[in-house]
Amino acid sequence: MAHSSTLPTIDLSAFLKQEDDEDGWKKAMKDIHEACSEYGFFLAVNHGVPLQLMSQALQVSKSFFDLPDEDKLDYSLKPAAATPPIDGSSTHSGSRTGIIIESPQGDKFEYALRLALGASNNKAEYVALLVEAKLALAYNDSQLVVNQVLEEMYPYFTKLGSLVENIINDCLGLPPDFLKEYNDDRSLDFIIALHYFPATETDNVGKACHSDGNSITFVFSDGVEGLQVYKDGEWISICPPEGTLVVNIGDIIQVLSNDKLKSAAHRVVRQLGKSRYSYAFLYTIPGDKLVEPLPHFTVNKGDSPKYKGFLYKEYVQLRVRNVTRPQDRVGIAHYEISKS
Ligand SMILES: O=C(O)CCC(=O)C(=O)O
Repeated sequence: MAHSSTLPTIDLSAFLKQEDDEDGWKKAMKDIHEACSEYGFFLAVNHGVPLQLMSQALQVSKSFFDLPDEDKLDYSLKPAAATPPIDGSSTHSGSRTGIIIESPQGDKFEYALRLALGASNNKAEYVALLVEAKLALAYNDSQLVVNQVLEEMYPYFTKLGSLVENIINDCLGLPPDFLKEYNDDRSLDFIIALHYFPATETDNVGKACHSDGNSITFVFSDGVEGLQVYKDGEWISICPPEGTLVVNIGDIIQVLSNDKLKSAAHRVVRQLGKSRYSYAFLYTIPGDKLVEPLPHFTVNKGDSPKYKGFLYKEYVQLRVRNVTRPQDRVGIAHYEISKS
């Protein structure tokens, strides 16, 4: 049983307009700090991503996902295409691509990745919707309409990621631009278009309960409910109005802040008789960054670190392995330092 949304809605316009709006700015900072400590989630309006582009993106992904499977498979990477590995360290070729129908954890959705991930298995396939010249991915020309929309949208999300990261930097009282300097490479960010199939009488799992392994995530959807956030033993249903973004803190910020900010568990529940379409933009950090509680929240305050340090790419690899080894599922608790 889930309760309906009580997530705070935060107006980001004070951060985006030219003229000074100190009151608006202070209020938004305070609200974001509270929301990220309490829920790990907030809703954002006046966020700078054009609403018309968001709505167009949903239309094109719906048209894409409505195609028959055989046609969608034509959109997959050509076999010889080089597929970037998840840690961005080098390229390798020959990964299978296609469309996810069902993963071993019971997730049932289709997704299309801006970057093709270098991991797959017999049950998990995916399609690369976007291409960056530097990744040298081959793709089918007829995908261009989807690509164009995503490519147009992408820089807005990169900018927003940097803005929200900066707000979080200041909420946490870190030195100016600390997180910006730490997170200085955008090559692992990606955008995914998702399609959740209607639920059946016996199965409504869309995306199983998880927290996000990255830094900050932005989601928007077509108004069909399904996203739920776990808080204080209850699931809260999030169904924001059109044009509103769901913003959530990922595991990296939770670890860096030594749990000052929260990477909340969430899931997607499929609805009877209804498909659901959404997009998620994942703002990440470079693969070779050491992730550990910052001294500002440990030694400088006399607090113990709650996590062991790790490289981001190692964590991502463990999470990718979750797909093939769900029995050994790894989340951020893997790095927790036990209290005893
Ligand atoms: O589709 C959604 O609303 C959320 C997707 C999600 O939870 C994720 O990508 O981590």
